[in-house]
Amino acid sequence: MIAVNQVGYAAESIKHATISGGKKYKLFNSKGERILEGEAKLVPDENSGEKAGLIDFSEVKDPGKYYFVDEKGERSAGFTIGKKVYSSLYKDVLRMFYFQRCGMKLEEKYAGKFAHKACHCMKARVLYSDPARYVKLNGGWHDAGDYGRYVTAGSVALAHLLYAYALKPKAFKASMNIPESGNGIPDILNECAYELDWMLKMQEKDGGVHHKATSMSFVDFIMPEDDKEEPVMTPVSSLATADQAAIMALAARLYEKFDEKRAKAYKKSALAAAKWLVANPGFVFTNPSEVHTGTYEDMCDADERMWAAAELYQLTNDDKWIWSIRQILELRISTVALGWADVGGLASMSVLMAKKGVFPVDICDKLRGNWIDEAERLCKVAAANPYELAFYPYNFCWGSNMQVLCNAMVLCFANKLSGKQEYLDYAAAQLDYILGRNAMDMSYVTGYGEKAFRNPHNRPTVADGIDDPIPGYVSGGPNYRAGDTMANEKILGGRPPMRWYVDDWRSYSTNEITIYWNSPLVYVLAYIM
Ligand code: 9MR
Ligand code: ZN
Repeated sequence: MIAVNQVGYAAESIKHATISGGKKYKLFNSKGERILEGEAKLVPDENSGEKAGLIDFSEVKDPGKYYFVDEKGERSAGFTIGKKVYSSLYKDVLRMFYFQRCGMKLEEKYAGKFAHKACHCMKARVLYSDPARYVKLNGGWHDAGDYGRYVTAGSVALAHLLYAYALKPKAFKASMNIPESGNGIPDILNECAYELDWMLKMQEKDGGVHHKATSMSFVDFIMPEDDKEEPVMTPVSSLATADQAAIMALAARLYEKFDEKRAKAYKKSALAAAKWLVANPGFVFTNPSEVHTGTYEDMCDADERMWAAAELYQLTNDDKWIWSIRQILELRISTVALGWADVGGLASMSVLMAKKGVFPVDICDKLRGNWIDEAERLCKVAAANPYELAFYPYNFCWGSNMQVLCNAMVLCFANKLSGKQEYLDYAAAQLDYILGRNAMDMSYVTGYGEKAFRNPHNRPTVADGIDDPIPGYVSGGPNYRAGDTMANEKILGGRPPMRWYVDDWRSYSTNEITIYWNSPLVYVLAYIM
């Protein structure tokens, strides 16, 4: 088998494929002309459980369509070499957030055949602090294949998108074909405002932010507008409040030039959250046991508080936030993590993207040092295996594709900090993995790649009666601790970690979709393109 990036390779970039089950390969163009042939050196690979080897075909630069054939005559997925190979993919990966919108009709004009009626417009009950009270809560993005709306998950997705925009504004010039397009505001800000405005409604007067709003249990596989269960707001948490402080402070800065009114509202929210954080210095989080939707449970809020401090310092110039960062740094939390639970990496990005002189030099040096160390580590791990994946077998956990993409984000930002080309090359290798250079021989983005996954655990996709999935969705990916019956049934006897995946809508632990699995891909594409 020869696994390739099924979407394609930029003409001038490094081009790698991975071969297994035999070492000889031939490369053909679309006319069937042989362009290249050779033999790879096979080495054992723990992640895929096979002997595999690297094929370097960087010398091939002519734009066009290609495919490989291995020594058994098996043909690889086709792929393109060209200039703008990722443009269409990028647009759909971005438009995923529009499709996740809750509380509004998705019109055919924007959603095509995936149009549907408005959903979840009912008020939410503040069940745990004020059970007689109902709050207007329409808006926001559905978190994932379920219809829950969660503040920590949403904040992290927003952070990936907004830091990408702050870093590479030019990558966000094109229209996303959403209802707000053409209003003079970059569409990425239009889309993010849809979530940010909803988050404002999750906040109490004292600044505390409810952790999530969902029904008591996951509903059946029905269209969102058919879900009539009453949403319930779970208790305020320090995790959600710190995330809110951070993302609202960042948004206040980014929206100022385009939308003063929103920027003001975001600033007010950030300051209120800050006040709550100061008044509540301890860890606060409970998921009432009768609420059976996603918990987004997290044991430690130090990283969330550090991210908040980094953004609040830029909003207020108040030295107490520098103190806070110093104190948290003593705790030796990860300062490179970019997922929903550990956000220390978002704090680092915030600090390291600020203008020189804003943060004390020693803090910058420390965070920068940690970041480069992590990038070096990732390159070493990737260089040691034929898929060039910066992973060990134990990394294939729930949402492993997010970790692959967060690693790519680390490498992209390390390239930004240092200019070192190797970081960018290995970031591209992580992207290759997502787009098909993996032992499943599968692209983990719907609609992109000859062998793209088709059956996400996503309620609208299952319920809409349309054969095709919505394009541009990222799958959670292989999870060798698979927790669902479907995966366990289909993978009886086990498999090597990189293949512990089934393209079945019932497999929620290997094949769901979420906003924060798409958002790191937006970041990586914005940077790499
Ligand atoms: O992405 C989350 C993953 O890291 C956890 O291991 C898993 C189990 O707690 O939960 C995942 O998040 C799910 C959330 O709880 C509810 N919406 C769907 C999310 C993706 O599966
Ligand atoms: Zn909804």
